[in-house]
Amino acid sequence: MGDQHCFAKRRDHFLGQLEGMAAIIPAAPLVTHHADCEYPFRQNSDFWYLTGFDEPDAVALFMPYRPLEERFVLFVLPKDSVTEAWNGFRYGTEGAVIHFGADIAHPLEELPKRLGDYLKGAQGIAFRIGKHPTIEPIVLKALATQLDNVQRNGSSAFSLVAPCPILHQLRLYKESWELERMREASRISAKAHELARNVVRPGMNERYLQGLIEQYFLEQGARGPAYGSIVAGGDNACILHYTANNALLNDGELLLIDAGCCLSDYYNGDITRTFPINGRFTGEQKALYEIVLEAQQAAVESVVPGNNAEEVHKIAVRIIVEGLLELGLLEGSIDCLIEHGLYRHIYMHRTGHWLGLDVHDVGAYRLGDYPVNLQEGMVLTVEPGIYISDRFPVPEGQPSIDDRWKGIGIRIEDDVLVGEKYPEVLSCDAEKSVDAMQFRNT
Ligand SMILES: [Mn+2]
Repeated sequence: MGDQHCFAKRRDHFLGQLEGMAAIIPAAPLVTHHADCEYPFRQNSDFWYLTGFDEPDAVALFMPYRPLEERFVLFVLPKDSVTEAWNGFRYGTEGAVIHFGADIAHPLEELPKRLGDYLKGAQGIAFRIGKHPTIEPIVLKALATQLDNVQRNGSSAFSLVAPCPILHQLRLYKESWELERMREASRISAKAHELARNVVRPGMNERYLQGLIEQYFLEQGARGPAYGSIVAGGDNACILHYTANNALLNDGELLLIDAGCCLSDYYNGDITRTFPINGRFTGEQKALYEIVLEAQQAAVESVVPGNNAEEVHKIAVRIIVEGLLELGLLEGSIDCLIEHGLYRHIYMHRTGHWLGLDVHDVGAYRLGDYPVNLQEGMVLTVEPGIYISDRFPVPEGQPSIDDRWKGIGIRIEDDVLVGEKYPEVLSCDAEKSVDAMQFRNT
């Protein structure tokens, strides 16, 4: 886990790029689940990235124009023994300074009163509009007051900009200690997939396997699942974000599991595997599985410096379209099918996304007209799939699909680090060969 030194280094990088602007980065609030119960707390990843502070309702100020010992200020919930007895420990203002390296810390309730003073001398304000409904009015009021007084004071922050281009560019490149954490998240997630495949039997409920996987995450010290685990038998696998997970698993069908853990410091795994519930592929299942596997392996191999995520996607699409053509599920010339997207009733999503503190991590995929080049230290998922159901209409001119193919949903997803020369598959502990998918340990 990164220590305070790691977070301090990040703050230095961030402060160095603010060019005289103040940055205001709020923590996440608690979110009501129902009545007076809240969802488990999940810190805002930008706030976490810069502070490592895991409490709700805090605000971090970054002020490169202030003296060296006043550049990182935290507003936090104050210590309060009664509230802490109900809801748990708080570090308070002193703890924020001692344990989290804040130069100065104040109770959050003082933010409206103090923000104006802190912003004096800032050339602009970096704050993300539209995401922090309780903090936003405080920021706008402080900025408005500065603008009202600029005539007499002679200076004000004039611009209000989003901090994302700076912060998310930093987050896109993973440091070596972060990569260790991501390997750990992938390792635990991969092991959970192996466990599920080894116990699955016809007649089990999807929920049983969800429980098994998430129990393993918790046993390994993770916070739990990084996102709603998808445990989808048969046709449920064709629902891309299926999370009901409450159907019986049928003999002769496939099971698709898309699940990954979230570690204590918010690094995530995101892995998908698909295998036969009874341990034997049917001919149709095997034919489609082999296409997805070939597409996935070729796409993984293309995750190298200088390539880009759009090319990775194109490689997967071409192999899938080629395979579907051979099976008669598509008709026409491969280039025409790809150009007009005539395969999208069968493969309707992109081949991957950045992975980091957020499962769908931040960072641009395009800058202006150009796709972002892959570089060492970036991590992305590679997850092509084939989904055959009646949900998407068959495009005009394409063959209608025979019933024997229907209800087959297959996705294979790995977490891949762009290495110096070669891709490193962080989730390689989860098997994916045809043989392994048909093998049971128990
Ligand atoms: Mn994914």
